[in-house]
Amino acid sequence: MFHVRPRKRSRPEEASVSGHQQAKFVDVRMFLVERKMGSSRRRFLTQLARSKGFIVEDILSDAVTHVVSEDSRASSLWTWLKGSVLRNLSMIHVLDISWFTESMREGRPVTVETRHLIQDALPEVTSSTPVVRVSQYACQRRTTTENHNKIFTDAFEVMVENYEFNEMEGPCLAFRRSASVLKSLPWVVRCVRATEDLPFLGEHAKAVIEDILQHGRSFEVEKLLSDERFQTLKLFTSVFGVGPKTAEKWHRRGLRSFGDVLAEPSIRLNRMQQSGFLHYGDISRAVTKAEALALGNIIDEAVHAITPDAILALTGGFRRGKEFGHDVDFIVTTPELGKEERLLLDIIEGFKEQGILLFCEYQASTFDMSKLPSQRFEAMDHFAKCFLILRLEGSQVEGGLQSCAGDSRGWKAVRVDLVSPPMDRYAFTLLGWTGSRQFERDLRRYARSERRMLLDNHALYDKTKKEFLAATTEKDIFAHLGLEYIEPWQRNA
Ligand code: DCT
Ligand code: MG
Repeated sequence: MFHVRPRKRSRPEEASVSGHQQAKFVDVRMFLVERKMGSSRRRFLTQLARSKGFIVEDILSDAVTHVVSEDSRASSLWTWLKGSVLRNLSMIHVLDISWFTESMREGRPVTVETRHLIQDALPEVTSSTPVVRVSQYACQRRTTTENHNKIFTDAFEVMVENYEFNEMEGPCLAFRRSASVLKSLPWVVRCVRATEDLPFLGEHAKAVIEDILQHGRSFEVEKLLSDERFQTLKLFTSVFGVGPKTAEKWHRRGLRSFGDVLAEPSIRLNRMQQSGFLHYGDISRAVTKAEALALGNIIDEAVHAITPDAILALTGGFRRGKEFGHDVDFIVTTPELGKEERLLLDIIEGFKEQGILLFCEYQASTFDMSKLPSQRFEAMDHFAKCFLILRLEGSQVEGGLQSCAGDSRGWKAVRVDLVSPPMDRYAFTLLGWTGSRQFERDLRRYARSERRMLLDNHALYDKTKKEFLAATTEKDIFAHLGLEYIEPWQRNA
């Protein structure tokens, strides 16, 4: 188990072991815990480390940066540490012997990783560690794509979906918010008590966490996943153009599979749903970042062939740094106000001529500044937009298409959304379409509740001053709201 072997006594560097050693790594001051290790082994390891230029302190003090222990019972070690002279325990690495072994092998202190840590069972509730308040607003949290609590948030997202299917808004919102809070944590939830001070984590969410901590899974979530109705609704809503209402209707009529739906003569699929079924194999698979970039190039060419000064921006999940998405979202506009009105139609015409337009639903602009501010948030903004399915050639994708086994078509159908706001609305649209949806919800909630302002994809209105606040960049909008700027890749709430 322990890989470091004593060196032959005759080596010259060991001659200095008991005398003054040349310290090579002055930022690391180790302390080896004698308990469990035993005094002779501790002496040996101390000498070994010193011979390699490590500083090993004989006495535990605030000078120590790395505590190494062979005692695997975290609770007794932590109890002992908390009762010690240390005042800055939260600044010290408490490590198991693997960190020491690896460092000796490498001849330098290796970077501390989570697997080396001996974690305190209750790190957040000790009186010596300052409690970091987690904001109730996602727009005041920084949430990258790195989710340390995926095991819990995946479970919560199943709960959310189920409540959506059952139109239970309260619990749906509670689990959505809880999932979003957990996604923002830079640490792993290891016990229910660690979630005590977190906003929105109610009894139900905690019960799910408890189940997962104890059994590795939640029985409530497992039950849902194997529930026939849940499975069918999930299947139906995975089709482009089929929402929860339609899915529910089909389920109530006894339909359980795509075959059932397609064979039912009384069902008339709309154009979107027809395309959804036609291209299901492709568009139900995730779009990769490489595919999104390839589409960016294609659209960039199409747009600039029409207007050389056009502006094109990638938004949605890919702008937030995600590796995969269900579609690719872009904003297109022109500096000249009003000229954007025709832009989408011309782009669509170009795609048609290239033979890559597999589906298009175009919605003309209904944007009217004089009808703002809108008191209640509407699901969609009023700008011209289109929902497309485009044919993407594998040869245009760096590294080629991630094709299914046995699939040698050389192209893939991909969902693309384009929105075209007037240039003076650009910053609001960019902020709104970058998402995530939860980040947007909380931006609006924050604006309303904390600032008496109304925010949507069109504008920001100050109810106190009774005026619209202008913005040319996202930073302007955060500044108007009195919020610290959050980068797009920190908005994965
Ligand atoms: N959006 C919006 N109004 C809507 C729908 C979406 O303002 N009615 C915004 C919020 C996120 C952004 O547009 C893109 O939406 P999606 O593509 O659904 O989300 P995504 O974050 O890009 O996720 P995915 O990676 O699955 O595409
Ligand atoms: Mg998207």
